[in-house]
Amino acid sequence: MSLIFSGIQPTGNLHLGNYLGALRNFVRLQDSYDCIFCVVDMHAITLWQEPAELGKSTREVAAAFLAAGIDARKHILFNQSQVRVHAQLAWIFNCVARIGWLNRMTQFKEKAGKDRENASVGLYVYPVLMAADILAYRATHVPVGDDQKQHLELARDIAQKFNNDFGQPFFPIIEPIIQGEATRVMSLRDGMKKMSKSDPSDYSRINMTDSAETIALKIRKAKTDPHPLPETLAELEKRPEADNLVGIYAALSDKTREDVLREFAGAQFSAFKGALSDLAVAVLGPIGAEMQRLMKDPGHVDRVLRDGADRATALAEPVLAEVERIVGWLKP
Ligand code: AQP
Repeated sequence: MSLIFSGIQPTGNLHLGNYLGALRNFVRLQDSYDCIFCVVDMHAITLWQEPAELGKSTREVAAAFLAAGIDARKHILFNQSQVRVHAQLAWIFNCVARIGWLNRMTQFKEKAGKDRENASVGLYVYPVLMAADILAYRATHVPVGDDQKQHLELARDIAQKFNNDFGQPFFPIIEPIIQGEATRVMSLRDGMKKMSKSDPSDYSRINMTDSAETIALKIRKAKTDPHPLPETLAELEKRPEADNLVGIYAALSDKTREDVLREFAGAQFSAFKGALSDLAVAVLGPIGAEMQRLMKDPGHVDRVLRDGADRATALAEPVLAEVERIVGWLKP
C-alpha cells in the first residue's frame, strides 16, 4: 500500500521555498495517497533553538500545513517529539547505518561549516532520524525539495541493509517525489544559495507570513543582472538570479519556465518584478492570513497535533515491536 510521509522543521521563518518545494505538493498529493505529515521538532534541536521560541515555531509550521489546505482529519499531522517511536527506531538504525555513509552527507558539511568539531552529534546523525521518521510507518513515498535527495538515498540504504542483515523484506523501498518548477528555490540575494530559514538576511527569502508590502519590497530588492529577460531556456540557465525569479513565477502560476519566457522575453526586470510581486501576494496572502488566524488559537492547533500524535503512535508502535523482535531484543 502506498503511504506518504514528509516533515518540516520548526526552525522559524517558513518561506516560499518550503511552500513551493514541499507544502504545496503535499496538498496536491493528499487526494491520491494516505499521508502522514510531521513537524520535526526533534530535527530542529540538532542546531540550537531557544526553548521559548520552539513551541511557537512548532505551532506556526502546523498552522502552515493547515492554512495551505492539509486535511488533518483525513490525514495525520503531529509533532515528532510526541511519538517516542521515532527516537527508539533511530537508535536501531544508528546501528545499521555506516559512518562512511554519513561522512558523505553534504548538508552536514554545509550546516556544520568550518567548526565541524563543535557541531552536535545530532546534526551528524540527522539523516538516520529521518530514515526512522519515514520507516516507522513503512511509508513508501516521500515528497521533498531537491535538497533532501541525498538524505532519502541514505534512508533507502538503511532500509535495504536492515532487510539484508536480518534476511527479510521488512521495510519497503522508499521513493522520493521531487516535482514542480521550484524543487530548489534560491536566495533572493544570491542565486547560487538555497533560500533557507536560517539565512541571517531576511531579504534573502519571502516568508509565508510576510505582508503584501514586504513581499513587494523584497522582490524589488532581489538581486538581478542588468539585461532584459532572455528568449531561451539555455540563455536563462546562465543567469542564476534571473533563472530563480522565472522559476518562482512559473511555479506560482503553474506554468513552465518556457511559458514564462514566452510571456516576458525582452521585458525589463522592473516590469517582471511587478508582475511577480502581484502573483506572490495573490498566492501567499490568503495562506499567510489564515496562518495568522490559526496562531491566535493555539488550543486548536495543539489539539490537532495531539490527535495526530495519538493516531501516529497507534500506527508506529506495532512496526517498532516487530523490528525489536527481528533484532532479537527480549521482551518478556
Ligand atoms: N529553498 C528551497 N526550495 C525548495 N524546497 C525547499 N525546502 C527547503 N528549502 C527549500 C523543502 O522544504 C521542506 C522542509 O524543509 P526543512 O524545514 O525540513 O529543512 P531544510 O531543507 O533544511 O529547510 P531550510 O529552509 O533550509 O531550513 P534551515 O535553514 O532550518 O535548514 C523539505 O522538503 C525541503 O526539501
